[in-house]
Amino acid sequence: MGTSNGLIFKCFPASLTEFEVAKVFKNHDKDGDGRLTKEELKSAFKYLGYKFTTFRVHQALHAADDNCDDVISFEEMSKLIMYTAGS
Ligand SMILES: [Ca+2]
Ligand SMILES: [Ca+2]
Repeated sequence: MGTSNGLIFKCFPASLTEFEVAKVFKNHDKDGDGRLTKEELKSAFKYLGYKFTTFRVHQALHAADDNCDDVISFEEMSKLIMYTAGS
């Protein structure tokens, strides 16, 4: 991941554990398909206290979406948050 991705996710709390990430992920996966769409991701960010604009969510989704299927899997989500927390 490049520097720009790091900037987008810099604001995540470093204290989020993988368990908490899983909980947030599950709570916001409204249709229960194990993937977060842009809208689901947006509400997850909102829950975490980040009022991302739709554009910002789009950027975040794009940066985290490793396999480019336009949705965020749990692996992609935890990678995205761990990347931030670990740096
Ligand atoms: Ca979903
Ligand atoms: Ca994906």
